[in-house]
Amino acid sequence: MKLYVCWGTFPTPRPGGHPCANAYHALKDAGHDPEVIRSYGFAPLPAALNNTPGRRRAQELTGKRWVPVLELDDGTAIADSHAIVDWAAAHPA
Ligand SMILES: N[C@@H](CCC(=O)N[C@@H](CS)C(=O)NCC(=O)O)C(=O)O
Repeated sequence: MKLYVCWGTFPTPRPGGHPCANAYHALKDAGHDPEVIRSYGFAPLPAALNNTPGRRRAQELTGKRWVPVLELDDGTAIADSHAIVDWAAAHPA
C-alpha cells in the first residue's frame, strides 16, 4: 500500500495532530508498512504549484490534490485521515 502525505509524517502542533502522521501511525499500529510518498506542495495553492507525482496521483484517485490518501494494492483509494485511521483499525495486517 502507498500512503500519500504532504511533507512527511512528523508531529505538528495542529489540534488533533498532523493528519498525515495520524494516518501513518494508525497504519503502523495496525501492523502495516505503507510506502510513504511525499507529495510536497500545499493543496490550497493553485494546481500548478502542486504538480508533483504524489499530488497528481491523489487527484487521479480522489478528484482532489489533498492528502493524506491511502492507495491499497488493489488500487482502492481512501481519502481523509479519519477514514484511513478507521480503515486501519478495521483491517489489521
Ligand atoms: N480533513 C482532512 C484534512 C487533511 C489536511 O489538512 N491535510 C494537511 C496535510 S497533513 C494539509 O495541509 N492538506 C493540504 C495539502 O494536502 O496540502 C484529513 O483529516 O485528512
